[in-house]
Amino acid sequence: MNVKVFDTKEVQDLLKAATNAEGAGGNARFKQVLGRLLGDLFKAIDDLDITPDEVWAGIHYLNKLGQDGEAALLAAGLGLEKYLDIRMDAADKAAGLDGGTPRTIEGPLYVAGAPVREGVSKIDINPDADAGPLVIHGTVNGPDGKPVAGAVVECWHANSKGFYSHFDPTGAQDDFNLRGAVRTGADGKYEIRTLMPVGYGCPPQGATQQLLDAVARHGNRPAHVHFFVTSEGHRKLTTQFNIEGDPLIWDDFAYATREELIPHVVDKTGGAALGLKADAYKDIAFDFSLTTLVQGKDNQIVNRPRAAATA
Ligand code: MBD
Ligand code: FE
Repeated sequence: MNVKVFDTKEVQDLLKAATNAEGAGGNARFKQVLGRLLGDLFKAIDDLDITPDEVWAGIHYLNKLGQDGEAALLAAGLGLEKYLDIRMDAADKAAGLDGGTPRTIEGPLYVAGAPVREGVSKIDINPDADAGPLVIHGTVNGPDGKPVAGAVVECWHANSKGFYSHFDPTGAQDDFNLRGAVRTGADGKYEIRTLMPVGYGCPPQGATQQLLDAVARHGNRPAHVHFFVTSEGHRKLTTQFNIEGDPLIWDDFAYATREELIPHVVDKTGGAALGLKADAYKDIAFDFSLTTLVQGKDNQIVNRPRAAATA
């Protein structure tokens, strides 16, 4: 069907009508964005001669994506979430803002409401026979390199099966297992006592993995730990680090890996005295460096729907 109809008056009028582009009311910004995206879709159908069968396969896919609750997972897998980071990095650079721990994507598995402890928090609640103890600690520093008191380091990560509490299909974890937050004291220090995570894999029967299969990609992440770091007078930092040595570090399906976010993992003993499940444990030292507000504002706050629970 080698026809071109996109530039006809009929189609352009149809696009304007569908988004009420020239009518009053509605949300002007939404109309602008919807008109552009719908127009780009119409144009792609014309340019690539996308068939009705292909269009209906796509529509059906959107239904499955929603049924599976995986739209945010797909956004990570398609690099859309990474793209937003690239744009925020570029905006910072253009504004002359540099320094600070690099941001990387939040991902879809955060749960608000984790308990906040002072200085140290042990966040493994449920036993996990296959996971050894891990201590994560460091200092939250300000742009001047000095420790920040009263900063909150919030952390979440997977268990030894790569499953996150609250989203675990096996139901094996309490809501805030492997999730917690620590407030720094005058020395700016935080410490999280937990268990070693394993990398996440997309649900094998889900819509995201279905799409990845169709382009011959895997849906796995290296083992990693997520952080939000917040403090009055600084911008909120959203980041993660990877567990050194994971073979997928440079093959993350969500593109979150950054050179500066692969701290060394050190073998230590003395875990028994810290209340860990074994005396031998892994230790990761990781300092955070926060950036200043821009004209008194945090210009990198991202509002998105997030799960929440009560601890
Ligand atoms: C994760 O754990 C994650 O961090 C991302 C970005 C996507 C899926 C699972
Ligand atoms: Fe994750």
